[in-house]
Amino acid sequence: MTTTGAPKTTTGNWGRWGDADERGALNLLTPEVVLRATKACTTGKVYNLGLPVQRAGVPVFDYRGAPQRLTLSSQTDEANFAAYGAPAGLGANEDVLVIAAHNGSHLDALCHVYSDGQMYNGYSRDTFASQNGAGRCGIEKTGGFATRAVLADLAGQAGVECLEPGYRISGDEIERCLAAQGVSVSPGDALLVRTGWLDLFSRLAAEGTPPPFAQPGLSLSCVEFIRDNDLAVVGADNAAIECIPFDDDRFLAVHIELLVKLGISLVEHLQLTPMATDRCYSALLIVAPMLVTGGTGSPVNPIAIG
Ligand code: UVW
Repeated sequence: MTTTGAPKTTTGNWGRWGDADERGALNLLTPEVVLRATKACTTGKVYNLGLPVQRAGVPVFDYRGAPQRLTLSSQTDEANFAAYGAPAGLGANEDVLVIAAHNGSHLDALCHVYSDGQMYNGYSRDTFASQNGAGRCGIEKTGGFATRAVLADLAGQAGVECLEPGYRISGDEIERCLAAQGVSVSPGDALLVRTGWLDLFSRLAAEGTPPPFAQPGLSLSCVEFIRDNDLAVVGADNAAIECIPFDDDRFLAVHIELLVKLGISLVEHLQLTPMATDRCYSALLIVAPMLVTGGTGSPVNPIAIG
């Protein structure tokens, strides 16, 4: 089956930015929206939202494997550099990185998930091939972006280290959390949701206790809030934005609604605690994925500027 057109749905964004669109809700980020986002900066403090890239102490799904930083050259290779005219004591240390795109802090491309055989905008799953990757909606089509981030610190509002593993966050809870923090969202914003998951994970890892499989995250009831406010991006400190086990017992239920139907970019495993600690609930967010041609996603270290 090859579906290249863009069927309209009553709830989705398919066709909204044209039948050939591959950027989804990032189309909302006009120069005016980006300039408005820069007004969110009040302290100038820079937050690195990415996790360190290392083999241990970070979340890793077994089938993806731990990231590998492998040394390509070091002082033991000085003889090789001598061949290029380097004198003794001069050399270059270099790495090769082997990283599963969806393990640590990462941005999902719109090709990442398909449902009923279709990706965002109605592109067939058949547009993705093993050797060339995504023919449509690869991460190089997502590209880098900047917008205003609004942080909903749900764990902080609940006064807990982490919401209960498996807890399903509702849209009403997000609204109440933002109201309690004194912030509201505008079209094109990125919603960042702090569940406390990475804090729990880090503590358990330090104690040598395996983390639970279940994670707190967004339920399907958040989709309406995100769609009605025309948000462009959703990020969270958990593995998949959504709660695990999945809402409605449907595999990737929230991904299907946000990524596939609405074309909303998802950023996962974000370190949001430093922003929450500073009560920095509104910031300029800059996300720059590697432009991997045909890639399903990219490791990222998003920068928020308070
Ligand atoms: C899945 O949930 C399958 O992947 P990701 O965490 O990258 O969204």
